[in-house]
Amino acid sequence: MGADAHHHKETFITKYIFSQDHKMISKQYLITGLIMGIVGIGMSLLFRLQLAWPEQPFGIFESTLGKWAPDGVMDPNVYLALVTIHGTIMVFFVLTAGLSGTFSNLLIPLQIGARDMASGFLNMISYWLFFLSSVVMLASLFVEAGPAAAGWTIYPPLSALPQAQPGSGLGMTLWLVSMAIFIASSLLGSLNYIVTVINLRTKGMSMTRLPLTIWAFFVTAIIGVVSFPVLLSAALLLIMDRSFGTSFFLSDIFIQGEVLHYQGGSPVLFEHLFWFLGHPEVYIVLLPALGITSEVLATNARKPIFGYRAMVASILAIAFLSTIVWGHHMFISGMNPFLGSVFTFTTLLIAIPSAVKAFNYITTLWKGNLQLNPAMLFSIGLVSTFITGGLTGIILGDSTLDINVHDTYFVVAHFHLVMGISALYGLFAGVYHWFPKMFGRMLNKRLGYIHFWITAVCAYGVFFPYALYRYGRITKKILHQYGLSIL
Ligand code: CU1
Repeated sequence: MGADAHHHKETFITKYIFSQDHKMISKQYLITGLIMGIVGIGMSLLFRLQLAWPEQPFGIFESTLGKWAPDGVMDPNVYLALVTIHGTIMVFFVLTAGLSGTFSNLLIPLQIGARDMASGFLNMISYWLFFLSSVVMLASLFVEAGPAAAGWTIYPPLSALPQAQPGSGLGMTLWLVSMAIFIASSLLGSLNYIVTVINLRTKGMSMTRLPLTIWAFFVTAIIGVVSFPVLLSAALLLIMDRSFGTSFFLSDIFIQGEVLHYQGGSPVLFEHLFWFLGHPEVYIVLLPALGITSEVLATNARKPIFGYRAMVASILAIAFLSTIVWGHHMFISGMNPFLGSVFTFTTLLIAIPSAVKAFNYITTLWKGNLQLNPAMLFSIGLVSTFITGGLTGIILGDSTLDINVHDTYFVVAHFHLVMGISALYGLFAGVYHWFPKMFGRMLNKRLGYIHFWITAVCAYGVFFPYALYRYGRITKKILHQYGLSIL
């Protein structure tokens, strides 16, 4: 403290706004991420309300959506726009930047014994680019025709033709600009984390002694550096298709009887580029949550984590495999069935390191002296959703089974449990666990318990029926083909 005080004269601006201190940047990420989370979750409340009672008017739509909800019923294009922005905000702004940005910044220097990040300046730039991208994404909500509505995966042609749907115009442009800035932020942050872990470890902190949280953040940063640039290239090519007359992702297409000039491009190419980021993104979101869980479970079970080396090996295996499985999102895109079986094989291989991690978590809990505080409950909750979400993933990873449930609520249930809710639990576990260290005060335990149980009951309450609903229908269809009926 005293040593720091004389070489920098800190003003309010350099201390709280343009701070280069990793602990302050961590708080900035947390607060921005939580605000984006409130916006993203608020949107899901609105569109799920309409989903539950389609075409029913609700007063809350008139007050929140105004002219986008004529007579209190949500305009279908606005429904799609809300789903799109909800997905984008939750996946990228909350569970990528909010989660990794907060805890990588807080913990990497503290747990490896470094004074700060390798470059405090780049760290500051990284946060402010994230802030700017958040502002641009939120600004798209105020565009006359509405924000982007092509889904968080922004497949062409909906995203490529400005005239395709209301959100395909300025809303989509803002989405692309926001994501390009976001990716720049993410790359700067990730490079900083990687360099810091490699170069600034204190004496004696060998890689084999690195805490599992740091392993998780380190590998997450590597996955980000490998895969985010591919989405950036896809976004730039899409911008060229939209504005400069190129045909990377479009071919032989006409709209309202008018033939457009696009020739020779392929929307499937976009799917490949998108999912080359999109699948690793699942682990960019999940690995930090698993890293936090490793520490919280071990601390509150009063035992070291079971199988440290197996855990590190699993993280590395998951990271490697995550880059060769993207085709499992594209089984119905006209892919050669043989290639489909290759992607099925690589995808199902991920079950092995994932199961190793789940077993090691449970073994760590086994006969431990469990302190069931809120952080611990959220971590145990994560292990639970990681298992239920993972089991539904086995069905989706197999091309023959996936084709039956593609684009249904079964998929929605799967990824919300395995990555959405799991990562959110990881975020909450981390906040409860390190809040005293970050802010110098304790959280109210009773409110923490209430928070956990409401979250846990509602999460399963929403997503279990989604999964069962679709799976039940398929079982019924298959049984019907054999002249049987039970459901
Ligand atoms: Cu995937």
